[in-house]
Amino acid sequence: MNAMITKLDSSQADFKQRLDTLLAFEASTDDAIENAVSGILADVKQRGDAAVLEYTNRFDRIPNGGATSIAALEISQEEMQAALAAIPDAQRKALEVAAHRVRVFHERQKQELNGFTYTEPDGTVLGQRVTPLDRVGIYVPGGKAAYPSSVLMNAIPAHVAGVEEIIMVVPTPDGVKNQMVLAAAAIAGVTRVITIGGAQAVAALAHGTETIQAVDKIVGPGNAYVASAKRRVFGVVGIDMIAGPSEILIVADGTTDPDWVAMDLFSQAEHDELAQAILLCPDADYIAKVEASIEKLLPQMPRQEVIRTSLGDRGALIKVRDMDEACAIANSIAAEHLEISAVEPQQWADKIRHAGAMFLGRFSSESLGDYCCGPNHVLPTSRTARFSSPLGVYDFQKRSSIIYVSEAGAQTLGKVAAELAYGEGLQAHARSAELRIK
Ligand code: HSO
Ligand code: ZN
Repeated sequence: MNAMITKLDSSQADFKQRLDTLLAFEASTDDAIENAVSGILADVKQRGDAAVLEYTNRFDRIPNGGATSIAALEISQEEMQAALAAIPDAQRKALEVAAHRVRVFHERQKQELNGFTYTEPDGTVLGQRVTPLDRVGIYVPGGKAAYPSSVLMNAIPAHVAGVEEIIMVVPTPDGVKNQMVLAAAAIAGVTRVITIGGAQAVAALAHGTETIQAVDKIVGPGNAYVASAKRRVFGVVGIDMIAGPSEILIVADGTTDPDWVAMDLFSQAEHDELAQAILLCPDADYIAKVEASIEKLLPQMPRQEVIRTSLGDRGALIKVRDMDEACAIANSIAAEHLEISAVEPQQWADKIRHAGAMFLGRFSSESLGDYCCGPNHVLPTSRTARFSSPLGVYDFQKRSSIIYVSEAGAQTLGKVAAELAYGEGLQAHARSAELRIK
């Protein structure tokens, strides 16, 4: 266990190269997976329910000889409500508090996303209208990472956006249903839950079958098969993103209890052997303390094997020159989650441009954000925070432009348009504009 986590110093000559190596992550494109997925997509597109049923019975080992219809794999609203009533009181209350807070945050987001119009002096009106998508699919993994919190994070923004139909798919390996996932679906206002998964579920959502109507967009994380299927159906439907392993980057000024920082690193490392947990700090003595905390606390963790592999393969404790340099490096990493564990976090936060979510001050642990602060926990990973945003209400809406040209407006705009149209050699465009000029 000793010295298992990489230690770097930004003053080393090869620091940049070593950091790049550490950050490099490319989702593997395995030919066997790609071939299997393309076959499943084509089959479901052609044979619909029958194909979905066959793959589900086979891959998820549905007991008692398998299901005989998709209807048998659907969870009724009554069953969802029963799951909500059956889970322990404390669990139900925690889900409800989390759902409420996530809703409040996303309702605020919606208010800021309303359309606009403006009127010009000649009476021409221009504007933008925002409309929710009609129907979306939410993929919820059913294997080692079946997270009720992710049901809330995916479904609530869709609901707040005004999406009328939210179809959730979740595989149930060996026919085992996760009651907390079903309870979360009930709280989040999911319309239909169908216990199917993998590429066959993505295909059903994208192309539609006899019993499952095609959706307009598919969101939610999944394994390599699901990721490949989502990539392939993109264009037929929208997708949110292809999420990589979870990441946490902590910028610490050395004033937070090192046990807290060590546990925060563990909190993302425990998700996955490929997860990435990195500390940036200007104080070498403090880094040594965090390392000691890691060694002290790790043996107590039930998921210590996953954490050890993640920290050993992809983790790092990095000594930096000062907090300014820490912020510059944080921007180049563009982490999914950035904790600024410092006495005066705001001054450093002001320097951050690239991060999926920022957690400011030592009381803002990432785990709080994963569950119940309110902002979404579906965030850009693998440095994509340089160009993309947390999952939000805007992912479930689209915009249409509105154009009303007044008679007076047609006189002036007609001349401009005709001039440009002739320049492009498009006569009909030009004439169409000129016909409206008196
Ligand atoms: N940290 C994960 C979300 C999650 N954590 C769900 C716990 N449950 C996203 O990177
Ligand atoms: Zn997490």
